Amino acid sequence: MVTRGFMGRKRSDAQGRIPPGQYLETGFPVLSAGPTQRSPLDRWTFSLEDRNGRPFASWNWEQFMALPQTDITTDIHCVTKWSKLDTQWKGVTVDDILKAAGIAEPPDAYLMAFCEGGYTTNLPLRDLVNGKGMVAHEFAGDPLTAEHGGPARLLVPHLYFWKSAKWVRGLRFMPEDQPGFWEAYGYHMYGDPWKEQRYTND
Ligand SMILES: Nc1nc2c(c(=O)[nH]1)N[C@H]1C(S)=C(S)[C@@H](COP(=O)(O)O)O[C@H]1N2
Ligand SMILES: [Mo]
Repeated sequence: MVTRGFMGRKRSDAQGRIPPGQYLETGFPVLSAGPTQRSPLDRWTFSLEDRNGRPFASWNWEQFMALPQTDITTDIHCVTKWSKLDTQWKGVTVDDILKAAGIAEPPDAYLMAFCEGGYTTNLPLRDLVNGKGMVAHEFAGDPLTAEHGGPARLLVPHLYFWKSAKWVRGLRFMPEDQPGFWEAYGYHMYGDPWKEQRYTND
């Protein structure tokens, strides 16, 4: 994944980077459907599972931190209409997770991200690979706070931010696209902010 780095962008550079119906946010709002999850690092694991929930691989915190680490700077877009530019993250790309699990040929085209606390969200595999998705554990150079999904969250910045599952604990392959938590409540199955795919029929 390419790092664009911090360039001290001027506000005018925001033009063309805010999807339709979004506004520029300079703070970092916290949005959670339930309570903030706080799990101690010594009990944390991340698992990559097959469609039956059998793990291909599982890492504890120390093992996960030993995987290749990637820095990215990217814009994020929440369905509640805020967009935040040039957010800086560090984590492990899904490409590197698949590689570390020894998966050369992915078995299914869809994945369900699952989390501490029970939140889920569905994603096509193709939206997570080729540098498009990571499991992030640092924000702006600091460990990711619990409010924002620490110790680690999914980051899929080209889709609305509800796809970036906080407190993520694994990815499970699925043979077909099944709705996750918000998708079952009427949010769009895919969630492209540039196409304003907010709700089911958008
Ligand atoms: N586990 C979990 N992940 C989640 C959510 C949640 O409620 N639980 N909310 C989603 C939504 S709707 C958004 S907009 C972002 C908010 O992330 P933030 O609180 O870091 O801004 O997290 C997403 N990931
Ligand atoms: Mo959201």
